This record gives sequence, structure tokens and C-alpha cells, in this order.
Amino acid sequence: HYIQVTKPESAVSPYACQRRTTLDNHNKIFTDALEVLAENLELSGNQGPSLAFRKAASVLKSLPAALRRQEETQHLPCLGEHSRAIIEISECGSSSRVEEILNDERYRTMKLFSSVFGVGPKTAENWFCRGLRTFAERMSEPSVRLNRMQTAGFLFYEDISKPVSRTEASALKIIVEEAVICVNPSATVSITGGFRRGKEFGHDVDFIIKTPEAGQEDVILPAVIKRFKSQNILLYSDLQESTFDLRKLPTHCFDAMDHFGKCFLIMKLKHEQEMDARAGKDWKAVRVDLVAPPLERFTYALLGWTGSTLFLRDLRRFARLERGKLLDNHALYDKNTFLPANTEEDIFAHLGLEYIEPWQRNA
Ligand code: DCP
Ligand code: MG
Repeated sequence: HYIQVTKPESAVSPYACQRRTTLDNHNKIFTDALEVLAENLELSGNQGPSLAFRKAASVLKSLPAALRRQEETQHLPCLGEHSRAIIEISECGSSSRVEEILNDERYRTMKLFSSVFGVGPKTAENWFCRGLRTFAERMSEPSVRLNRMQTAGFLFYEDISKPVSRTEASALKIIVEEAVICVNPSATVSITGGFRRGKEFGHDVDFIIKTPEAGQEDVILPAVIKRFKSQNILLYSDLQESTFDLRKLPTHCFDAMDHFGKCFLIMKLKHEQEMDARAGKDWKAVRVDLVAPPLERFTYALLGWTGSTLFLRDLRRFARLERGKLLDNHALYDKNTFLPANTEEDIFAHLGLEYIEPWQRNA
């Protein structure tokens, strides 16, 4: 994995799935600035243009050392004129465009509102346009209706807006595993998402459940939820039943959710020692996602849920444009056949790609 160090910069691939991106980011000053620009565009519904900044940040994250001069970006892919301009200004400390965005009332308000579980850019914009700027103002506006998800989002805001630590994720894994095994002793649980990529903190904890018998994937989630309820550790649950069809071809559309059975939860996690004295509360509310794919597609689901989002987007783009194959969270399809995969290595091999470990997928 030190091969990249000796490669000339011109050899950096424009596809994130051909780069090894660890959490050791040597260009954080630049990538933070680029991500503010991207986020600002996303919050105003400009997903397309924001992607250019996300890609530029991702390329910089994969570099083995910090950029010292702007000329060093010349041979790098995905760095357009606008991204280069930001890097240039950042060299002298900070970018005035980034400062402007960070101080912008609209950006700040949209970021605050969309930090609530269940509030997307559209709802955040709606509240902003009504003149609302703070949670207190939102509360005192009776005409603003909240759905069930948003109600839970506000109720547990203090806890779920705090990062979840790896220690907390491990404690949750034991709880989830215990419930899953109780329901089906042959099922297994693995952590996916950012924690599988080696992150120390996350906004939630993602788990994937593997069931060895066909059809079991459809009954396990309702049973696990029932068990959590009886243990009084479930604060919110949204179960999305499977709409998965074995014959359906992988989709082009990246933003579409996959069709596996899944649930979005808020769980009570008991503190190990100290108690929240003010509230007399000995637990923390934590966001947890569970997904239960059928066994024959488990590896594709694992790869998809491990992310990162940008890594997976490029893997799918690479499959389609460079190999003429269709890939998504459900399958890899080529010449009228669904390619089987027992391990993630199999999927990379099908695509003629060098294997990239989960901790190298932080694109
Ligand atoms: N994912 C997906 N389909 C969904 C939801 C998520 O394919 N409907 C994938 C993309 C993510 C991964 O699952 O890489 C986990 O989603 P998160 O939003 O939890 O992202 P991370 O775990 O990477 O980040 P964080 O550390 O903020 O939780
Ligand atoms: Mg996550």
C-alpha cells in the first residue's frame, strides 16, 4: 500500500475505487474547505455541482502527503478551476468564500435544521423561508407540523447530535447480537458503515445481519424490534419491509435506496459508569440502522453498506463505464447473468480491480 507514494501524481486514478484512502488525511485544511462548498450547494438542492467539490476533496484525501504548492495539483484528476482556486486561497490560511459561507445566515440555519433526524434540505428550506431561525422559533410556530421521525429527532436531539464512539458502537453490537441470536441462533451480526472503515466516531451505528436459511431475512427484523421493545430499550423504530426482487437488474440511479428489509432505530444505550445527574438519566439515545439482505446477495449488501458513499458511487460508475457491468447494493450483472460473490474480494476480482480493504475506502 506504499506503492502509491512512489507513483507520480499523474497516476492518481479519477475513480475512488482505484485509490487507497485511509483516515490519515494529510490535506484536511483543503478538504474541509472543499466540503463546506459542497455542503452549501447540497443544502440549496444543487447536488450535481456539489459532487465536483466532493470528488476534489476525495482525491486530496488519498494523497500520501500534504500539498505544498498549488502547482502540485496540476496532474491530479477531478480538480477543476473552482476547487483549485479554493486550495490556492487556503494556502494563506483561509478562503474568503468559505468564511462567507460559514457566516451566511441561510447556510447556518439550514445546517442547524437539517441536523435534526428526519429533516432534509426541503423541510429545512421551508422553515427558513417561513422566517424561522432557531429551534425555539420552530417550537413556538404551531403551524409547523412534525412527522413521527422529526418528533423523535427533536425529542432526542441532545443525545443523537453527539458523535457515537467506537466503545458505544461495540456495546451496541453486543445488544444487537444477543437479540438476533435469541431470534435465530444461526444468524450473525457485523458492523458496517464508518466503523467498519476504521472511524473512531460516527453519527449512527450500522449493522448487517446474515441469515443462512432462505426467507429468514424477512422475519428477523420484526422479531428483533419486538425483543428490543420488551427490553424497554427502543425509543423509535421505522421498519422498512423488503421489496427486493431477485430478478431485478441493478439500477443506474445512485440516490435510490436499496430494496432490502431494513430498520432505522433510536436505541437506549445504558452508560457504563457515570450518570447524567441533571436528568437522572443513565442512558444515551443512539441512532442504529439494521439491514437484513438474503444470503445470496449478502456480500453486495455488505460492500454497499460499508461505503464510503463516494467510494461506492465510483465503484458503480467504474463497473458501468469501464467494464460494461451493472453494480448496486443488490448485485453485479454482466451478460445476462448475476455474478455470485462469497467475499468482497470476489466482487473486486469480477471488476478487474485490485482489492481495497474497508479501511482504505474512506474516499
Ligand atoms: N447506505 C446505503 N443505502 C442506504 C443507507 C446507507 O447504501 N439507504 C450506505 C452508504 C454508507 C453506509 O451505508 O456508506 C452507511 O451510511 P451512513 O450514513 O451511516 O454513513 P457512514 O457510516 O459512512 O458515516 P457516519 O460515520 O456518519 O455514520
Ligand atoms: Mg454510519
